[in-house]
Amino acid sequence: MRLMGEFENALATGQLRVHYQPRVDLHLNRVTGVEALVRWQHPRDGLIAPGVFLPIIEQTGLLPQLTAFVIDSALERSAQWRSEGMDLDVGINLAARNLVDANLPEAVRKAIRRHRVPPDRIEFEVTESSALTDTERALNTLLTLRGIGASLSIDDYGTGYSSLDYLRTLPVQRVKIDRSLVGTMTRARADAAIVGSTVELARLLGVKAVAEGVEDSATLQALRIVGCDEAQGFYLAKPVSAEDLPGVVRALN
Ligand code: G
Ligand code: G
Ligand code: MN
Ligand code: NA
Repeated sequence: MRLMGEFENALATGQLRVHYQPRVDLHLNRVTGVEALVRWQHPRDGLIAPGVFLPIIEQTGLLPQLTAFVIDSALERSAQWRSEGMDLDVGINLAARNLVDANLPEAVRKAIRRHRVPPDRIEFEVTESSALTDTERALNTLLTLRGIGASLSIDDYGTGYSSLDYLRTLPVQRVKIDRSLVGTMTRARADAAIVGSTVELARLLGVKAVAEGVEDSATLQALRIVGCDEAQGFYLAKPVSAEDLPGVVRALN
């Protein structure tokens, strides 16, 4: 495919951008973190979403370079925001193939050294299925990232088939409840029950519950009632450029 051949050049010429979506702590009522989300600003095709180009990039073998770029960008911004008085956790998404890449931890250490970011400000988001691909190697990578001091989140929780088991066996600090459950919780009794019981389970396990895809005030209210710890979604804030992020955070806080 055409995009495949263009990606290496895109990396080299700065066509990749990282946007950031704020995450709100529902107890403190302020933004305590952001999720880094990569975009490709293509000279002809415009802004291409990661859902479109990531599967292609995975086939080219360039995923480690893309991930190193996202990590370095996110930590550079994180250090910059901190110097401006904004202390934000920064979440970085990892794909299944990242978890079997023996060089990933060194890329993380390198970015930490370069930008002097406190490691405990970094979170890695992994899906249950990505941890399933080569469980032993994946678990090893996750433990190494924990050893560096980063925290781990299960992303898209509730869409896999062994959710409960993974929450028990992976060394995670957060569970991010998938927007397919959150988005319908004010309309579908079953989804509200699943979100509520996941929040409760997270509490019992000592991990934070994060709701993704909050699109209206009724959903936010429902999440507060069940005691959800953190929330993210278009109703609170959309992903924005690094330049726009501080203004968005100030407006929310
Ligand atoms: O931003 P958007 O909704 O288009 O993101 C689509 C998907 O791409 C999400 O599942 C998100 O986790 C994933 N994604 C975004 N940025 C990255 C990244 O830097 N690395 C990986 N592996 N996935 C990403
Ligand atoms: O899979 P992951 O959770 O990493 O996906 C994050 C993606 O979800 C981001 O690309 C972001 O654009 C998208 N997203 C964030 N908030 C909302 C929301 O409120 N509604 C919808 N439909 N998508 C959202
Ligand atoms: Mn995510
Ligand atoms: Na998700």
